[in-house]
Amino acid sequence: MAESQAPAAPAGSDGRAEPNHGLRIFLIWIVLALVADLLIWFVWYPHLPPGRMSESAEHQQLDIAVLALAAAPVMLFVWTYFGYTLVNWRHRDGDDDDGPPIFGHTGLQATWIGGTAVIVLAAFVFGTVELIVPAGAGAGEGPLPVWKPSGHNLLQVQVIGQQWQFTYRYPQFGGMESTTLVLPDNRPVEFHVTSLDVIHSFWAYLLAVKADANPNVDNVAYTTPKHTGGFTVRCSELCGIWHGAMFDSGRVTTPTAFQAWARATELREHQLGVLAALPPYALTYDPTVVPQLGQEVVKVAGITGANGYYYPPSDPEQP
Ligand SMILES: [Cu+2]
Repeated sequence: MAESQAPAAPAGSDGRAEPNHGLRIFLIWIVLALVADLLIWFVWYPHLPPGRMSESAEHQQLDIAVLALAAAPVMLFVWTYFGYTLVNWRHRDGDDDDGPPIFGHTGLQATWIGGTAVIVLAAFVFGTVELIVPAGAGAGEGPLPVWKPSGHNLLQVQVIGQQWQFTYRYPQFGGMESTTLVLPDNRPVEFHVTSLDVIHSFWAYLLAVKADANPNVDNVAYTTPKHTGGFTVRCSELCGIWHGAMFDSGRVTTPTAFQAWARATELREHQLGVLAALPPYALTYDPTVVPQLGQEVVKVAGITGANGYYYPPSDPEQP
């Protein structure tokens, strides 16, 4: 290369003038990117998990869609450039020359740094806003939440993790307990998630709520159910041998149906003496002091229990 010093003429090996590769790549890329983003927004986005059952679920869908909108053109640019290069600048017979050395390209460098900075900073701002401002991210925020929903019609629900079942306590309904999570439509819910033994994680996937349940910690999470229907709650923190069996189902009902259910449950537990037997509502419970928490409901629900723990009747091994 050093001896031959081929002139860097803007001509191909066949003598024809070089086409404007940059413009070609740009045109191919812009069409692909536009098609991809339209498909993402109109076809993919409405069907993305976790669905639209709650406000935080809607926002999680939006977040994934926006990130995909930003990521697809970047990915397609890399693929387009790669494909174009393979087709146009691949090795040809008899061509043993190196390519021309390139030392810097101010325009390209500025575009690269500017473009990536804009994408990263925009993702940072959007992510932060989505995490804090609109509806809470549905995640556990600890005992002192950064974000709280506006309005004062909050429904408080305490989620108590225990090997290996969740119970739900409703302090606004006499502190009654339920093994089924029932929530009203269109009312902000304030979850207080805690545990009696080891670390569990309350994960109502369709509601887009996920919060760790730690002993002696009050972990607060918010969401607002938007559609009625059933959902599943799973423990998403390996918590012992029956971790895999630690799930239950819940439902979002109309506000009227919720009131009827909550009042009836409260009354039933009052009549059965469950409310009197339960410890007073607190943000956390010391299991050595409150070993009977949940036992009363276990009795009422007819689930066989062991020392305040829960073992579904279907479990093959009972202690
Ligand atoms: Cu668990």
